[in-house]
Amino acid sequence: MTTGEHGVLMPSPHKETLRVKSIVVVPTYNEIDNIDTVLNRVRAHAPSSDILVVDDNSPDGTGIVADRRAEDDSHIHVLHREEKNGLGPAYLAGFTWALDHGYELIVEMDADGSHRPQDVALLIQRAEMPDHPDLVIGSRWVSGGTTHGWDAKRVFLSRAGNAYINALLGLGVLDATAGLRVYRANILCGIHPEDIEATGYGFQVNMTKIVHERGGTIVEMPITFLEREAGESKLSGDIFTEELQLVTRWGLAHRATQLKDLSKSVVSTINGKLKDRRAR
Ligand SMILES: Nc1nc2c(ncn2[C@@H]2O[C@H](COP(=O)(O)OP(=O)(O)OP(=O)(O)O)[C@@H](O)[C@H]2O)c(=O)[nH]1
Ligand SMILES: [Mg+2]
Repeated sequence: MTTGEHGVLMPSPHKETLRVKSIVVVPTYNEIDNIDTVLNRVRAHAPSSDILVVDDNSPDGTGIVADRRAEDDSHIHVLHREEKNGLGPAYLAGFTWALDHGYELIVEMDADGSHRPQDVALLIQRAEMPDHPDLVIGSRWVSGGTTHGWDAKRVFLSRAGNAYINALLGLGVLDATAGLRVYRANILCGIHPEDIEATGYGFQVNMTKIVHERGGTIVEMPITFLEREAGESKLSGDIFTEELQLVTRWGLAHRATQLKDLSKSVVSTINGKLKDRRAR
């Protein structure tokens, strides 16, 4: 795949034989204490996958460390962006790069040690199974999934947030906000950057919604989510507010469409019945 006019994701002329199958996209901002560890772990657990670090010019020099690693290991690549611009735009830039380079499976993974490398390998294996799911989500909330180091309030917030998302959007996914996931390249094809409204953590919900709307198959695999190992969280109240507002707006639009469809079908049923009566 490649990027066409206006940055739209397009099929690429890459030959099948030249393809490297999977790439793990790792967005980073000030992850100097984590970057080496995460790269080592992914290389050890998913040795046939490449890695793309998408760094937003981290002031702590994360991008420089990633460059050094890329010099020594041809499986590691680095995409530098000029300034901190949010998780969503960083991932979109990473997806575009991965599609341009002909990868078939594109993995999302945080740099902070929250996502276990053995779960990454497991999700890739699941994505490679014959049913070829379009999206494999590493889920904390399916049976067998869990979090370590989260207090009851954080568990409640994540579960309640996902229940709200499901009630409004009907995605049928227990962990739509999960950040460890694998996309099949085809399902990302044709996405316009402007289709993605969320810049922060609503990005994961936004992407799940798009895959669902495109009729893609989504499966969830249980994972163990760990607390960040080092460095500071970039999570903020604004990011939660953005997610809540977007989900509410999408949900209202979704339910309005359902009501419109329902009223159309009721009207056409009534009209049909009236016609039958007149005919008799
Ligand atoms: N390139 C880039 N990466 C980002 C940006 N914001 C966050 N990240 C990265 O995205 C990943 C997730 O961010 P975190 O700060 O861990 O957010 P979180 O996992 O929701 O929050 P915690 O559980 O508190 O760690 C990490 O690898 C961050 O370095 C950004 O603006 N640009
Ligand atoms: Mg984190």
